[in-house]
Amino acid sequence: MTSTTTETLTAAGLLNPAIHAFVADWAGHTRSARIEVVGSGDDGRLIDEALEAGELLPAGPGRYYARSHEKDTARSEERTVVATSNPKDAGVYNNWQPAAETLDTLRERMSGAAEGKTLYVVPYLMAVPSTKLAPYAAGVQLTDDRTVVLHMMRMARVGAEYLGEAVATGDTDFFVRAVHITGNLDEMQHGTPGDQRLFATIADERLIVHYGSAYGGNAMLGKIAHALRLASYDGRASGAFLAEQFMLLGIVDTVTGEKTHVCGGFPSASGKTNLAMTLAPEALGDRYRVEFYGDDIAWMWPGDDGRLYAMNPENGVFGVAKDTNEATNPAAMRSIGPGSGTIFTNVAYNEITQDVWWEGLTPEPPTELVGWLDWRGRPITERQAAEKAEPWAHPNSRFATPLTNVESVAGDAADPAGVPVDIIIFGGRTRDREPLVRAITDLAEGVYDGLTLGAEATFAAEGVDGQLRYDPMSMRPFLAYPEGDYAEHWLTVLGALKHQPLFAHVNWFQRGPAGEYLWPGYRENLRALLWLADLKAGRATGRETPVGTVPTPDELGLTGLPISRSELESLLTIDTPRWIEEIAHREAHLAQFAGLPQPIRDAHARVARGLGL
Ligand code: SAT
Ligand code: MN
Repeated sequence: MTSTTTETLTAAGLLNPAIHAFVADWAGHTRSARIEVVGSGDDGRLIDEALEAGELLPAGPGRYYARSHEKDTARSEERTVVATSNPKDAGVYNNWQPAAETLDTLRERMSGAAEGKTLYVVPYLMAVPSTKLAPYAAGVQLTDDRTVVLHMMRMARVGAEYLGEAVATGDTDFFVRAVHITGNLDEMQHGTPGDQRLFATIADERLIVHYGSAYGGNAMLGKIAHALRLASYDGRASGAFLAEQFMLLGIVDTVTGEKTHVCGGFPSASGKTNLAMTLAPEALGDRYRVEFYGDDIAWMWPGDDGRLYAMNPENGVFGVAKDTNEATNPAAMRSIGPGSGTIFTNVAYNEITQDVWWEGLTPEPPTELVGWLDWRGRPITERQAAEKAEPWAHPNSRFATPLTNVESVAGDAADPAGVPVDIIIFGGRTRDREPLVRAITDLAEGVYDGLTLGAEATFAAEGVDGQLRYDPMSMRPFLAYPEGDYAEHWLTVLGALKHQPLFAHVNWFQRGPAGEYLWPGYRENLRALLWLADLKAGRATGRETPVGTVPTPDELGLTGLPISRSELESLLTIDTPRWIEEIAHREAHLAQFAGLPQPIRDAHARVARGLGL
């Protein structure tokens, strides 16, 4: 350990010898030129340095623009593994690998990989400070990329002060060791058999090592790798909590004062961020207010009062830019406005006006083309005829903005006690079969519904038309241990509660005979959630079906919504023949999972029998 490493860490308040050993090991191994400890107070300086270095470009006052390497635009599920030293940890979706070999491979590839660069030391907390789960939330990320540091500062609580007293006195394992090295992206051999990228969560060592990307979920290790993948593993190992890719919102009835908390999972591209930030429908806006807690991750645990509690471990929003606009998500638009400190990645950028644009921001792209560059940095004016139809922004272009910019954030979003969860919803994009909403009161049937969550395959490459791509609990890319154990853990945590949350499945995407959407979506989606709150409170009774309780047409509050009786009936109908087909697919899906708890098998059998099978 060089004396400068020790001195730098000590001066920054990182006194724990385990942190020193961790930093010294990786700084030495990657041969970084220097280390720098950062905290949120360094944001302004780092932004200036990044602008100076050309890593960021100004996007109008107080907003910034980053362009990624062309091949480094999304998470890479095939290159992501969960490693442990116990082969029994292998599941269907977690890409299990032996820990020792995985770490050897990574260390070999990362030897000297930060040569000449600064290695930033990013102490962070993926939790509301002082919450009961804070012990699972402390981490120290090392990264060789300043833009990644700036993203972490928007998405997490960053600074030595967030690690609490353990920073000096804690044991050696109080923090997650997270190492991110970008490497030479031109030499990664993306998508070939020689692909060098490897993103590993070595779960039983609470060690995360990601090599070969500077993109969001591959590089901000607090978010996906720690707060989802590792936290789900820790949650089960401790028996203490669940970590899920869920949004979390509150609905306030301003007349009665009742507050209902809803969390839930949706596979990607099903509108989780829009829902979490939704406004009440125009016609109901005087009465109901929706409060934002989180759009991507929820940690949940049983409270002392026998209810389920939840919090959002993140401190920001890393949203998909595409189709975000004043109509689909006005709260998001205001959270990324001038002065917000937002960092945009891979949207289109005008190098003269410093404006940004993405598909769906406005119905048509800007008419004045001068100065506009597509996400690759190529002038739009120089596009050949064959390229004219290509999008200006990358479909996975993003914005990163801190939670404090979200005007609808709940007053108690940072309450260490969390908030009680009343309703857990699952929703995918399905053109038929799934009604607008169906409620499930039985715990095993609710968990079963989450395990059989899926969205329609949209491209041929993703699957067979009309068949779902299953995404259990919307956790498929983040599951850290076998699916049967995962189901068991859900049943155990929720089974111990005195007050069960209500489960429900929602679908905003049902189509009519001509392919038209039957439900207007967006703000109107709140009506389905309000019905669930009514059902939970006994103000509605609904109609029983083999797959849950659906609203009667009269119970679904439709004030101010022009929708025909026949459309409404289609939206609330259970299409038995289609459900019978689905049961066969579910059977094959569930058969993959070893050790699926009997209550889940029984729930499946009950639903199948109810459908006449
Ligand atoms: O793509 S990311 O992992 O950065 C974000 C997400 O999937 O939620
Ligand atoms: Mn997500």
